[in-house]
Amino acid sequence: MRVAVVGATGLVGSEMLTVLAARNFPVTELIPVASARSKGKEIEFKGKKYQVVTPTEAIALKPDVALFSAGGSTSLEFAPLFAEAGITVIDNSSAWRMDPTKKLVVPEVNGDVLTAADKIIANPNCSTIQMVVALKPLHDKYKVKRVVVSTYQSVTGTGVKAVEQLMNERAGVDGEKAYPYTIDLNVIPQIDVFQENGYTKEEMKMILETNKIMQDDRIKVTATTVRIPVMGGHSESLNIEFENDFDLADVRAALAAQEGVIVVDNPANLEYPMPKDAHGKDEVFVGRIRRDESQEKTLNMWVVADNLRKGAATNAIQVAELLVKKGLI
Ligand code: 2RA
Repeated sequence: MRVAVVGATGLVGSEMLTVLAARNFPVTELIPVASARSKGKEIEFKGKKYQVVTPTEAIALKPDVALFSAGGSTSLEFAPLFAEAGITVIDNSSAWRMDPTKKLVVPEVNGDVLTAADKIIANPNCSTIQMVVALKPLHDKYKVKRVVVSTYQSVTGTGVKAVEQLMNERAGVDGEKAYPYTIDLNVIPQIDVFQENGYTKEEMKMILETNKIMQDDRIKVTATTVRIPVMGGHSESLNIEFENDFDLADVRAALAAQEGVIVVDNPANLEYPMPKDAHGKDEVFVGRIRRDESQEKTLNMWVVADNLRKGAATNAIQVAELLVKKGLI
C-alpha cells in the first residue's frame, strides 16, 4: 500500500506513523504530507527517510489511501480532490462526520457499513470513539436508553500548543497559551466552542456522533466535557440506563469479550483504568463497573483510552486495515 499521511508533522500525524509501523500495516511507500511551510522536511519511518510534500504533490503521486489529520479546513479543501483522484481518504477532522453521505466508522462497532463507494470516510471524535466501543456490547445485550457522560480529557487532544502550555506552566515559564485559563493545577469545564444551547461543540459531538455510529437515534446522550492537566489519555464516567435489566457478572463478561476492550476492575487490589496506563495502547480500558443503586437497570462505569491512539490514529488505521481486508483498497 502507498500511504499518504496528511498532517504528518502534527501530534496525531506522528502517532499515525508510530501506529502504522507498530501494527505492521503493509506500507510499501510512505508519503508524508504537510503545508508548504514544512515542504522538504524529512520524516523517518521504519528506518527510512521520506521528504514531506504538499497536498497537491501528494495527489499527483496517487497513493492508495490518505490518512488525514490536518484540521477541518484542509480536509474540506483537499479530501474531495484526493477522492476524485481515486484515493480513499480516512479523515480525522470533524469536517465530514455528520455529513449524511459519509460513513462515520469505529471498526468494532459499525465496520460493516463500509463499501467500495466510500471514498471519504470519517474518523469520529476521540471521546466518542472510546465511549461507543464500551457501549456496543452492552447495547447489543440490554439496549441502551440513556447515557450521562462526564469526561476528563488529556491536553494532547488540543495539540502541541496545549502540551507546551502545561509544561511551561509546570516549569514556571511564560509562553503561548492554548487555553483561556491556566491548565496546570486546574480543570477547565469547556472543550471547544459554546453552542447556542449552552453545550460545547465537543459535547454535541459526543451526542450526535454516538447516534450515527450506533445507528440508533433513540439512544439519548447528555455530556459534560472537561479538560484536565493530564497527558496519555481521556477518561470518562458513564452512567448508562438500559431498557432491560442486567446481571453484573454478565456485563463484565460482555465487556471482556468485546474486541478492543480490556476490563481492569479489581477494587480489592485498587485496580482500575488510568490514563498513565492507557498511554501508548490501542485498547479501551473499562473499570469501576457497578450498579447505580439510585435507579433500576442503570450501570456506572469508567472508560479510559489513549486519545491519540484509539481516539485518533489507531482507529483510522484500523479502518484502513478493514478496507484492505474487505478488498476495498
Ligand atoms: C479534544 N476532542 O480532546 C478533541 C480532540 N479531537 O479536544
